[in-house]
Amino acid sequence: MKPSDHPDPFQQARVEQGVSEIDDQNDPVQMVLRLKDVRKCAHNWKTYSSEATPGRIVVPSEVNIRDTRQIPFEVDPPKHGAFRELLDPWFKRPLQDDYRDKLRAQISSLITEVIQQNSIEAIHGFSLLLQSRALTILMNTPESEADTFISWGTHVFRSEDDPLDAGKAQQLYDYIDQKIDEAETKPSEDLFSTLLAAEVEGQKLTREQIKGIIILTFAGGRDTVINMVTNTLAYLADHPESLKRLRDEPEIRTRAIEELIRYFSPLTHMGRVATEDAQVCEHAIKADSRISLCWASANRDETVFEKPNEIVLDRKINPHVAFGFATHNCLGATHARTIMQVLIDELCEKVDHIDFLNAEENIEQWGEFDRKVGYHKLYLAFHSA
Ligand code: EMZ
Repeated sequence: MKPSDHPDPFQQARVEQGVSEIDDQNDPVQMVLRLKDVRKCAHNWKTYSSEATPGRIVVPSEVNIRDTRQIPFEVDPPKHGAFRELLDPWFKRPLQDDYRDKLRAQISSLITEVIQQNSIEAIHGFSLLLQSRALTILMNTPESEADTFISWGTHVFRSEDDPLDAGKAQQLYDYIDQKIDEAETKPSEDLFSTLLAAEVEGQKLTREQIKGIIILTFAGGRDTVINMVTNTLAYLADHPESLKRLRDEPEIRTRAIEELIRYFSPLTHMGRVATEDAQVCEHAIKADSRISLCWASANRDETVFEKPNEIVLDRKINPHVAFGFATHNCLGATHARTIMQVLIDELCEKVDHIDFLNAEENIEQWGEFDRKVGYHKLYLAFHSA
């Protein structure tokens, strides 16, 4: 085992049972572990609904810390499609040159900064800064807003000693309310103003709907992107030959990014609520009970991926589900992929190697499964190319 390895805790249960039950605040969840079943259930939104009580499809459940429905994440078709139609163009902006240029400027100056330091703690000294600054481009707000986002820490609903921190969530809700007020009196080109002016199926969005979209924009790509960036740095520090290979063979970078996303699967799983009695792998799923689509397990499925526990930088066939699958595939995926592309390009250009100094792992606990999702602390030293 190398320090940057992420072992697969689900292997035995996936091979032997395909499904495993965990408790979550007295609302149990049957985790679906095989890729084929995960895809089938994700596709079948009529039986496995996302439109339950707000917060219930998230594991751990957020029903006790929020009432606002996140949109389009907690809405089923056909309404879901109408919201996607509105939001997709905005969330595809990362494909535009000026968006990438802004991102490149941010990431390039961040790397220049960390090279000048003897060592850094990568989460607070790099990934959180990168995610927060990049979010200002996605929202089309001034970059100075990033300081507020940074002050919230790595998860908008979690704090160090509380996995469901209602007080912290309130900070975000207050911020969003204030921003909507501002946009009402002084419209700009940002996401708040754009949503205030928008219509879905011929109707203006309600304030509650706007909040639902914005909360998702803040929460959905927060710890996931931060872990993805941090885990990538740890991997490249631990595998200098991979950084060299990426530098020498730019043509493999796109595949390498998908492979890193598969391997790290920053979002372990996402829930659904059964609308009727059903079955997965011969296990009964009762109406109104919860399942989770375990992307992290599906992405190590040995019946699909050769050498599933290895990072094969130029892996050719890679049908991973790290961004979900079917109807609810990740709205922020283009932004996340663009961040990874720019990050890898800039690291190849500016950094010769990274020293892995010290780390404290972040292990999630799901029933019998302990899954490394990233780090609480990661100390690195960057050396200029
Ligand atoms: C929800 C979720 C969305 C949830 C794609 O994931 O991300 C979680 O981090 C949030 O806590 O509310 O937005």
